[in-house]
Amino acid sequence: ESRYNPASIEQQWQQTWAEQGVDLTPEDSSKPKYYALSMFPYPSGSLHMGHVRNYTITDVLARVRRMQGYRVLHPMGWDAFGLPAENAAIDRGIHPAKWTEQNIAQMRTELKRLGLSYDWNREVATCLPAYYKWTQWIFLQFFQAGLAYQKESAVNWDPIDQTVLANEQVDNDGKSWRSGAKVERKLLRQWFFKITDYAEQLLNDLDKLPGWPERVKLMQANWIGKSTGAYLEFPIVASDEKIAVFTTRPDTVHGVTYIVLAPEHPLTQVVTTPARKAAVEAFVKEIASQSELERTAEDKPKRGIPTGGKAINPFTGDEIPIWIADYVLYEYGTGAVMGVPAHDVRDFKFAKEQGLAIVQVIAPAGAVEGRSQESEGRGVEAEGTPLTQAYTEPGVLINSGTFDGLPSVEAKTAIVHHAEQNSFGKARIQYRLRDWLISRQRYWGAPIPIIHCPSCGAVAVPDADLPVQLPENIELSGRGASPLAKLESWINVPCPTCGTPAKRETDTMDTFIDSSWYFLRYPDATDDQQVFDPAKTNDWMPVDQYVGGIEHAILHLLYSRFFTKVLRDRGLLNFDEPFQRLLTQGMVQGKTYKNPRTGKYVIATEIADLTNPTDPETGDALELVYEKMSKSKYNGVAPGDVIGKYGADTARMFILFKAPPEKDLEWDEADVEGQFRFLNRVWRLVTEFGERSAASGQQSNPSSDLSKIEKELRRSIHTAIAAITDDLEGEYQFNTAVSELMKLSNALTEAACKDSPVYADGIRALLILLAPFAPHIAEDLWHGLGNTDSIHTQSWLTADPAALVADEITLVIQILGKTRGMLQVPSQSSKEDLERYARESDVARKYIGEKEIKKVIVVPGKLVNFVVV
Ligand code: ANZ
Ligand code: ZN
Repeated sequence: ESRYNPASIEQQWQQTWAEQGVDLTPEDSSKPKYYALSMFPYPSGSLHMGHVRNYTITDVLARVRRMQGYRVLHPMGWDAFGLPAENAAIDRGIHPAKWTEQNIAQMRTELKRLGLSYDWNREVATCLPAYYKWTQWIFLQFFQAGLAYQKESAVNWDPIDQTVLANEQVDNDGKSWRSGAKVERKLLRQWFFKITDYAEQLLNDLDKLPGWPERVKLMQANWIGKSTGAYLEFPIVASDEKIAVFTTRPDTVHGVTYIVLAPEHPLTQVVTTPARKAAVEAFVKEIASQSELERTAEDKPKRGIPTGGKAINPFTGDEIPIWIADYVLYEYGTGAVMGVPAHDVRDFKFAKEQGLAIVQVIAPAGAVEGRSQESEGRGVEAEGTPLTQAYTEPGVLINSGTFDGLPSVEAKTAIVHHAEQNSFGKARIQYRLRDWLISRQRYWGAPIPIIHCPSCGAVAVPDADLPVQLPENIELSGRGASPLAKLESWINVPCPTCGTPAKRETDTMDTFIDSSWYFLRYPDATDDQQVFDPAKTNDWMPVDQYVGGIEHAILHLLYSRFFTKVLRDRGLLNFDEPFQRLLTQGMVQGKTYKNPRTGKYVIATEIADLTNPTDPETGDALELVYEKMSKSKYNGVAPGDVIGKYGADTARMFILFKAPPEKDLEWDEADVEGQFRFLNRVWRLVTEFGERSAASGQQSNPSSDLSKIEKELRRSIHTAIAAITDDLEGEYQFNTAVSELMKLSNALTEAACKDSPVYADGIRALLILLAPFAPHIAEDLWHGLGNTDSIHTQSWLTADPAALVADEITLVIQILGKTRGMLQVPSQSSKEDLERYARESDVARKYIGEKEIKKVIVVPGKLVNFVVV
């Protein structure tokens, strides 16, 4: 008898499948399509368990759908541009292209060891000219549509190394990763994509995505951040200029007691009085060095100073002071706000701190009615009961002139209408979403295909000249101007339009651009004539199931949706949304030993006694917790090690079994072994059957008379088929599907009809149902039974509803609510029959005897309870 040896069979079948091309994408358009996609990885060097989990989930779905008769597209590629490659070049002198290529080779080998059914003929890598040629072409589509433009914007500037830093290169204290210098903000002219033009569609179309987690849709909606309100204009005293504010509460306009400008607001210069000039300039300079996060942190006191200037509230005619403060952001709304301390929490705090007036203009509905009878609608304040906190609820207007008495919801419309009539304001919808800054002053990215001409301005590189290739000979030191900006020979080119000497754009594109369209390329991955054949991409898209990490819930998914809509509007695509269904898999967590006092993590191998772990350095008792696997926590498990020890099939089975796909998963060696033992049991079960059985080739005939035992086994088989099929739809319960496989295997092990054709059916069903989960062992055992075609080309099984119905059920018999015995009865019995069976049973005779039956309670399918006296 042979032993289960995963190492040899897995390698052998991977090779055979590759030779036979079983995973290639069929072109057979008579079948329905299914596009299964995992988020493609960054080629960091090696796979981690998060990858394994992600790709296993998608692979199971791809394999099942193939067996269910779909033509399946299941591709893989590499998100291969980005900073780590450049850092490797700076640190170790290896060229980014080389470093990336080596990592891809390594990770591709690891992926192949997992038995993932990818169509490798469609592999893409975003750093290859054959791919980024089309990234550049898409950039030019945006440019031609007026969706790519240049604007001054702040970058992180390292004053010592004289270089721009990515956000990742700035630590939490605002210092450079390399030089340690305090990072400054510097204005540069940079490229933006006008995603704000699509804000409304990106928000509304979330409704077209019932197959996405609610949580992700909410995160996207919050990111887009739609606010409905108004622009209102406040004239500046002794000036022709006006300050426009954006407010969501025009109903509170009579309660405005001051105006605040963002420190960067250009009107700061106009409103500041000579006496305040020095103080204002110092304050502006100080705020300029702070990040947006620092400025808007909830817990921090708001800082601001008066400019000396005044504005007029057009509704009341009152003069109010103009301030500048850190909490007002220049980029949002108009960069100016009207301060209403009585009704806004932040303004209330600020007014209290700075001694500004507080005027209540909204009162709770009940309070107003009561008061207006005795005191003629005078404000709460006037009555000498000042607010102790901001009143932010809706209510009724007070202290608001002719608007008094209006409910605040109606007042919003009335006040905006009044402002529009008198041309000092208008209704306005505002989004928090800002245009996408896509310029990077880095080498390892797709060059922006623009040439700057002194007379023509920014000119698109003609299509025929694409790709604008990255020059290979480049000096990367992490210091000085951005790498491409130093290459005179590369920069200087004639203008494509007029021929005068011009200069190439030296910024490269944000790598999020590369990943915003890769899923459109797979349907036509090798096309060198066009970005993709629209017929092919429209045929395969949208992706039926997208699987990836929650860390991409906002940007990657939003940008991909944006690209899809723009390319649709350019006539290239005929659908609105790229990803029909989305699954965000949970984290893989490892066992971690943590010193609760010092917060340090300890390596398991350095702990003397794992049952009573203590810190070898300090002697503190260690805490055992599960946390996301990471190097710094010494809790990682390398996929290669697990595959080496147990095989890929066990690794896959464990990951699917241990937790539902969206939940976090705790890595547990004992459970890995449990799955390994299960596969060994399957191995023995099937090989024993194969060796013993002349019946292995037989097929049962369900219409023929089956014995009771055979019927029971057949029911187990079809229960497993129904349950597993169901688990692979809707919510995807891979964990319960694996449990069902175990149940079926147990039923077969225990079956007393091992020579019956039903048993042979059961063995075959077990293998077919197992195939998507543990593809190698299923294939090997399948061939061991004499089959010559691949198990992965077999049809999925359909449950026979008739087989699911049990012939008999177990009826519980109770006397006065106490269980006294059981009885096998026909499953289709009526209530009356059940009572009769129970009355006539030995149990009833024994426990009731001569006693009088007062009442009988029958629960169909379950029990009969006798109430006796
Ligand atoms: C007056 C007011 C009264 C406001 C009140 C709120 C409550 P959302 O919902 O996020 O759009 N605001 C406007 N522009 C701002 C900026 N650039 N920086 C900081 N705050 C700004 O928030 C809109 C509200 O945030 C606006 O409505 C404004 O304060 C403030 F009882 O105006 B409100
Ligand atoms: Zn020109």
